[in-house]
Amino acid sequence: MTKTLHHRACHLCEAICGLSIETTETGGHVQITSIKGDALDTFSRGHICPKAVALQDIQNDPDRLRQPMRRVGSEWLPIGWEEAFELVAEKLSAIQARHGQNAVAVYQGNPSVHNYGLMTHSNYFLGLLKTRNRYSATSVDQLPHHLTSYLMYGHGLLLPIPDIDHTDFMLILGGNPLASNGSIMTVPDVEKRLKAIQARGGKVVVVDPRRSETAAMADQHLFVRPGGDAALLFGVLNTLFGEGLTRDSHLPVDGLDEVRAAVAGFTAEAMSPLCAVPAERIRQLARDFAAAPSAVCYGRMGVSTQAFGTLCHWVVQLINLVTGNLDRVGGALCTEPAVDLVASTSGGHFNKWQSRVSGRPEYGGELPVSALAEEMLTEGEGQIRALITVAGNPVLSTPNGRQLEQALDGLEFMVSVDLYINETTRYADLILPSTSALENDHYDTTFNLFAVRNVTRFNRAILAKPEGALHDWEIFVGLAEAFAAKTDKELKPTMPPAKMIDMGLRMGRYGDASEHKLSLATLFDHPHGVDLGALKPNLAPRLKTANQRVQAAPPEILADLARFSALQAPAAGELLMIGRRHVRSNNSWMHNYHRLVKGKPRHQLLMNPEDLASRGLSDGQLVRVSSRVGQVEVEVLGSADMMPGVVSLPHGWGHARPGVQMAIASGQPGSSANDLTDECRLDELSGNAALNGVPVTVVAA
Ligand SMILES: Nc1nc2c(c(=O)[nH]1)N[C@H]1C(S)=C(S)[C@@H](COP(=O)(O)OP(=O)(O)OC[C@H]3O[C@@H](n4cnc5c(=O)[nH]c(N)nc54)[C@H](O)[C@@H]3O)O[C@H]1N2
Ligand SMILES: Nc1nc2c(c(=O)[nH]1)N[C@H]1C(S)=C(S)[C@@H](COP(=O)(O)OP(=O)(O)OC[C@H]3O[C@@H](n4cnc5c(=O)[nH]c(N)nc54)[C@H](O)[C@@H]3O)O[C@H]1N2
Ligand code: SF4
Ligand SMILES: [Mo]
Repeated sequence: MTKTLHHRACHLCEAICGLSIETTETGGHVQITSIKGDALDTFSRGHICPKAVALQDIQNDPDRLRQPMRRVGSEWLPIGWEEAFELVAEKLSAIQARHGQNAVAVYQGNPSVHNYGLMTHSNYFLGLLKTRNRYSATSVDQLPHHLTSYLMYGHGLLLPIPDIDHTDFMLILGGNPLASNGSIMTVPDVEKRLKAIQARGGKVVVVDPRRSETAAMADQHLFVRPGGDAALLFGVLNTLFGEGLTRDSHLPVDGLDEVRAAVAGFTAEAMSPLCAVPAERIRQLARDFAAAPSAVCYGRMGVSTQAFGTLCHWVVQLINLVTGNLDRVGGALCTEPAVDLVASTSGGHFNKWQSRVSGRPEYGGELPVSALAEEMLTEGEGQIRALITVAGNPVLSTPNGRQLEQALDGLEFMVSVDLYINETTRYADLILPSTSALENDHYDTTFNLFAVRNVTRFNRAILAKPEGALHDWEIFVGLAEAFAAKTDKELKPTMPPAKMIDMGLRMGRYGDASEHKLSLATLFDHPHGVDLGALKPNLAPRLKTANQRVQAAPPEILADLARFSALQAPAAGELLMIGRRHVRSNNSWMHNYHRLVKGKPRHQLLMNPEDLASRGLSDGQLVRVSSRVGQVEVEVLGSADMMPGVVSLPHGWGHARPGVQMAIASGQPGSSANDLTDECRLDELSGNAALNGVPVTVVAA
């Protein structure tokens, strides 16, 4: 028996915590015997959450696929890799030859940015398809962040990150980092860092229709009407201007006069009925923010996935800008990562083409996923006939999942690069499973870019690749080779992702030409990570706008104010649904591990006790929740943490669908929030789904 201690990060979520993992070898068989937080990790300092401990359950899960599977009727049969690649090439090339390139669609899910082989190599194959029907989880998530940064700073990834370790005032809207561990703010151990703000005399203020875990520890919590944040933020910005609370920025800025004029009518008093926050509270919030020695406004999921998602993120940037907190220590700062996607990629593009049926805009070559089902269901030239899903579960993750199921059922061909037969992949003809997380090496190109310090590390695989298994990147190489051969396309040579990272590190700002001399080899010598220092003001030279100036008033965003002006105060009896996350859950795919789902269920609908009483409902009862698009049955729990008129249902549940082969998840299925979310509710400017603020009714089931 030999025990080995390994150090690498967990990359299940954005916090990238360092882990100490012990493996034990007995007679050639290696098992994980312990997973703990790595106290020596320079960034996460020992932090760990229950999901990382479940990495061993993912590894050992009998339901996880270990070889390619082909569906024949309702039966799944193993198939060899070469045969599988050949089948995909044959089917997709035939469909494109018959119906055009756009007849094949692609959906890339969230782990696509958490597994570097998917980042570096998915396009090696998918790029060959030359289809405009590309979709991803971005448009049910952070698309407004990218669009705002693209329009204001010239690059969709130039995202200012809260300087949480130095700020004196943190205003959080629509984020619950205590459950999510932070998002577009890579911040392991966020609770300690928020408490440190309070310990140094600073304040944390949370705006959320639910008294979330983060709101509960904040100095102040404001309930906001779901979807009302743009009004609240406009009220704050208007107060900053109106009460002379602005501070000059050192940044070169265009368009501030236009901003001032555009929000002149948005007084706190005018905005108050739209967001259900008293005007005096809005004004005081602006005063407190401006008075703090340093302050940062941070908006996340809850304010992205709503009808005015882009307006919200624009005003978040403006509040930081006009108070002098953008690009300032203790405010919002951009990272200087070791492998820098901002430096090495073009800024992006927007609305260069539109979706066929509803005319939704592309961003960065992707169309909004809310349009995916209609593009499959609506007949005519350009109709989608085949789909490739990559590490995604859109049936549970995108609006109107039932409509998408109907669309998937009608496809001529579907292939999924995934680990499970789940709610989405059960429609596939072929599932191509990759190695598991711990069998993979990994480098975080995305989350080092969003981190609250400049940090870097390389994560080596700690378990050997099983015989006959392929990494995600190797699956894409196999698919590309088969497809190129079939269609006589030229294929450029490629290299393993680790080699690409080595080149990126050596060419980067801490590479060969610097004192750090970072390379793959140096990172191998630093298994606890490398700290490259606190974030520093650096936005001016990093701007990628045409004139190298911040664009405070992009015309595309100003034009969206017309839509905002139609926002009405709530009608009597309004009931709006929002989502939530729990630290033991990870989107739709981590309910198959006993360790995470044991104990009391966590998928219930939360409702304010007054709202329960007025409907004659009681705590724990089964209720029917209905929206324009569908209905679900779920248990309701009374919770004074809910704002009256608002109910909360987490997404990612609903595992009772026939054919799902995830035994533990099916035993505690819950209901899918996205059977209620509406594909017609969008932030129309960006095309991002408005998953929050869905009008619903609730009655006894
Ligand atoms: N109502 C509502 N809907 C939401 C949200 C919400 O808050 N409310 N949140 C939205 C957000 S933020 C997101 S990001 C999306 C997520 O939406 P998706 O990305 O569509 O869904 P996930 O649940 O992350 O599914 C991940 C899939 O990848 C597979 N997988 C895991 N690891 C790997 C791997 O290493 N390789 C491969 N090939 N496959 C892997 C899993 O088996 C699973 O099928 O959901 C969105 N939907
Ligand atoms: N444990 C766990 N961690 C995760 C994930 C997970 O599923 N589980 N998912 C990961 C992913 S993909 C992402 S994108 C991040 C997301 O990370 P966060 O952005 O922190 O997302 P949530 O935890 O869903 O918090 C969103 C909050 O917004 C509130 N909210 C809803 N509607 C509104 C609104 O209209 N206005 C305001 N102001 N607030 C609103 C909700 O009540 C909720 O508290 O988390 C990541 N981390
Ligand atoms: S917070 Fe949990 S899931 Fe996220 S990286 Fe850290 S250990 Fe992994
Ligand atoms: Mo996400």
